[in-house]
Amino acid sequence: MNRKITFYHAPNSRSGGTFALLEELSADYELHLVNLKAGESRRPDYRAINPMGKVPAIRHGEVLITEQPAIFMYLADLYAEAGLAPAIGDPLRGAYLRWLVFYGSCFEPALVDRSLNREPAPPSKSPYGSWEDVINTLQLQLAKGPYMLGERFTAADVLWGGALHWATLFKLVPETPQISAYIDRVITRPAMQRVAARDADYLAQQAA
Ligand SMILES: N[C@@H](CCC(=O)N[C@@H](CS)C(=O)NCC(=O)O)C(=O)O
Repeated sequence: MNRKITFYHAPNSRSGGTFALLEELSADYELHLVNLKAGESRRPDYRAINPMGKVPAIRHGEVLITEQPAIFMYLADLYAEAGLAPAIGDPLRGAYLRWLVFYGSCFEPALVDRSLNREPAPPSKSPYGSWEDVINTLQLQLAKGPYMLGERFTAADVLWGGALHWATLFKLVPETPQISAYIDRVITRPAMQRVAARDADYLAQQAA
């Protein structure tokens, strides 16, 4: 099977996690830069690729995959030999899926409400309950450490480590010793460092 991926990426954006995962997986991919500042994500040619006008987006053959949790599951399964996705039947599979989906369906909406100082929906109506529930649940899970699922490093850590990094830089998530140590463990990995360096170059290119 041809496993080549076409990857649509904007430096310093949510697509950085997918970039890091592609590197962690040693995946075969072709990167297409999207300049968000120039409004490229909103233009018809990019909307023809992803009607949502968002990055990350990947294509595998004729298939379009969007939404970070779906992209992470898809890629980590496609490149299963990298060992970043607990397989079906592995006792860690449930927690792995749970934490990837928790990211998109609870953490991100909670973070956006918080960053905009928006009054959240009442906990019983909100998809994430309350900010405190989200952060406490996350901290309980991270206490299993050193990684999200305990001893095993998975694609979930690529997503969470990178996201918690920018969320703490923006002072949205508390920099507790546990969260900071987790972020350091993830972002110091060679693949993450490579991606940070390449993103700095891409950002400079786009600014020029
Ligand atoms: N639900 C999407 C959100 C992606 C997203 O918000 N991407 C931002 C980059 S940080 C984007 O493409 N913004 C450009 C725009 O909306 O024009 C996911 O998790 O993949």
